[in-house]
Amino acid sequence: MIYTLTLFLLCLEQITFGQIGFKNPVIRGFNPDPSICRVNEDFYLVTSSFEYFPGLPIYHSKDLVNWEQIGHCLTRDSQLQLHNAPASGGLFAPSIRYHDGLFYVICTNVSDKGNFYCTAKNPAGPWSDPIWVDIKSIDPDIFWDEDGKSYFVTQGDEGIRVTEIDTKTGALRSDEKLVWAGTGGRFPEAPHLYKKDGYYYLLLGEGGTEYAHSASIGRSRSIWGPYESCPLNPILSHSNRIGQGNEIQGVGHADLIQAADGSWWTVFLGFRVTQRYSYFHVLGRETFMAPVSWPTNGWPQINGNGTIQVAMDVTTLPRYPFPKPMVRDDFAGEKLGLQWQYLRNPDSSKYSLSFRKGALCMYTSPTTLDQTQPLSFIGRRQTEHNFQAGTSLELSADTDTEEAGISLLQTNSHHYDFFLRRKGKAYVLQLRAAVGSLKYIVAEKDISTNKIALSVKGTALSYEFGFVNPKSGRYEVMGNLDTRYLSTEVAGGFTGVMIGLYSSSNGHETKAKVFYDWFDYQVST
Ligand code: 6LW
Repeated sequence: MIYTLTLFLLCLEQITFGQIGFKNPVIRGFNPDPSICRVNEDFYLVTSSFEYFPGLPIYHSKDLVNWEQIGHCLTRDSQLQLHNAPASGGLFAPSIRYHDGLFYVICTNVSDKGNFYCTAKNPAGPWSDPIWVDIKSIDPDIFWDEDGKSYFVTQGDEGIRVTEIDTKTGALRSDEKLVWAGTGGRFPEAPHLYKKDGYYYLLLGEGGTEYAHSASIGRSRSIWGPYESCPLNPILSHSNRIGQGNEIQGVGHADLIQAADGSWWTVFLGFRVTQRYSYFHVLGRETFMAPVSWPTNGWPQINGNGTIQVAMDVTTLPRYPFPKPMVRDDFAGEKLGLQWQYLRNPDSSKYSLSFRKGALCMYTSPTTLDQTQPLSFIGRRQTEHNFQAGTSLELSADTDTEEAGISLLQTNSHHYDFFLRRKGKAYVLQLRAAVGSLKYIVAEKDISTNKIALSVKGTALSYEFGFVNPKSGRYEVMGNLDTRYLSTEVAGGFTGVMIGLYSSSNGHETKAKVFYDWFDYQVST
């Protein structure tokens, strides 16, 4: 009874009062270009997903600290075509907005017809098919003005452009106008427009999405400009002395939001370098959060001086935590969990959760991890440097060309693969590194059976690949590989490391399949 009462009071305190301190990033692992909207006490957020399917994860929160994925915006082939999307092609920086009872996600598919938006009554879906907008630039947003007019806001090479648009049809109602080139930093991008106290505020990213990234803001009495630059610009950046040595780098590409209690906040991207001063990162660009104040002259300040930390010492909204995800996915459901992503549009005939109950059955695809075409693969984000992942698989092979296992995949040219392959009447376990044009088998071991349990342990600097020896039942290390060669600095691109389960028949059309019994993913922060 006393225990129940204490628990009740603790929950009440969490829900009723703001709490001091939270940890950044608030959405961990590859989740860049966040955009946010609010309906009453609920916040919704969307991030970029590039060549992965389904596209554009949608998250929900009540406190801006705890986030739970509730769906994806683009779940159908009629909404999303990624067949020819190269690594980091596909879906770039989206925006999410709520207007007149409808949610809008506005985005660009750089591998298809460009700019579009979708609408939904429920942000968890279903979302409409895309309404395409005939404007050739990226990072779109829609802004609704008080007079009922609406505007498409995008990034062109030379700066931010505004176009009046009919949001019922996607038809343009004016020519595009370049309204602001930013403060002079390179790549003025990621525009978001807000109206406050009679001013149009135009927030943008500058400096490129690497270490010189930042956010700047300008304002004007007219939506068409001219925009006056905030004297504090950049209002968010770690490419300065205060940001030097911060384990979070590349902060920028922000969106602003006002909570129901009147407080202001921002979400934005940044990346965690593997170690202070190490200058490489593997987790991709992630979603961060910070408080915003409007102290004097109507200009916003982010967390005081425009820098942030992992441990944020600020009072937040009252907390609404969500249950922690389960370590084990035993593939017992009818559908894959929201954490799983395919590479490009999946061929649904290649996957089955019902063929053998409690296992994911995956048919091999002739395509390989090196190609930029759909292949038999599901992956989830690596969300922490320190993690342990594992699976138990059974390969039902027809020929020696088929392989199945775990891949740590940054791009099609940068991945580490740990897999079982048939070799005559027995099998061989191989660890392969693909780092650009350097590709080799790091280690191999003959195995007598087609069933094996594989694991990967990650730290900031190294991945350890191990397996349970079917003969002895003991764990053995197969090899260690540097995280560095899967980093964005080495591989390039806009994504982060995905931990994948895959099966390939290396160019041959075969009927082989693999059963994955379970997949474990556990982190320590
Ligand atoms: C996106 C741009 C950016 O279009 O990176 O950091 C690009 N900002 O706004 C891809 O995410």
